[in-house]
Amino acid sequence: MKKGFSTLLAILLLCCNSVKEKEDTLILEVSYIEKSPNIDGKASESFWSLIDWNPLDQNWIGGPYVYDDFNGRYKIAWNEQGLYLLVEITDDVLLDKTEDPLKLWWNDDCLEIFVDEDNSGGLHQYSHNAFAYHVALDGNVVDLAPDKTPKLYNDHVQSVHTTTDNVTTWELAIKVFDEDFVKGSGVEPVTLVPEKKIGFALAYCDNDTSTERENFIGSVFVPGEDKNQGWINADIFGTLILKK
Ligand SMILES: [Ca+2]
Ligand SMILES: [Ca+2]
Ligand SMILES: [Ca+2]
Ligand SMILES: [Ca+2]
Repeated sequence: MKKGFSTLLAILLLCCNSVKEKEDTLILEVSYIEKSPNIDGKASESFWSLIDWNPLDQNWIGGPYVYDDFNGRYKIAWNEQGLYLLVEITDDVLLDKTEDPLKLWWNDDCLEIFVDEDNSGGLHQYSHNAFAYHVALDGNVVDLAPDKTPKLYNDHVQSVHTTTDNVTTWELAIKVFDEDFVKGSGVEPVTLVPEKKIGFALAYCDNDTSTERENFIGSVFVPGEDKNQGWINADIFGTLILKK
């Protein structure tokens, strides 16, 4: 009888586990900044020099690449108004071959910023459970909307980049919206608070001369064969913890 009860308990625990919130794999503690940076693609704000770099080095799609073809790293900060990124990308050729921002956006050089406001994990391809913002070289921000078509979210992510030789420095401000976001409804971004957890990953689509992107390099390790999961499944995102 006792054994039967413990077996039942074990089954119940297993069931609960399967619907549990996502596991926090890559945890990043994010520094607070009083004043939002001037988004000009230059790290002239003194706080940027005090924040550590994080690697952008997980090859999700494509063959091996050399340093001059791609190398990436990023810094991240927060305040009540949102998240701030400084991203340094070494890329030998900057490519923006498809002018229409809503067509084949993933095959041009672009940053991809994954944000899951409540760190819930789970599927988000056609919902706002999480966002996968593709930030193009021309500043357009694209994600798939709940109606399964690509839409611009240019008011969610502001970006400016500067390029010297083959190094491009991107500076970005990201407003964080929750899953109830409805485009055009005037809904406000979430006000961020200390100790909040946010699901987050960063990636870069590198294309130099090809029809399709040559590499897709992310900030988090994705287990298994198919590493291109971030645009569908927020379980693979890392976890930010906002510190003050
Ligand atoms: Ca700046
Ligand atoms: Ca390249
Ligand atoms: Ca979510
Ligand atoms: Ca490129």
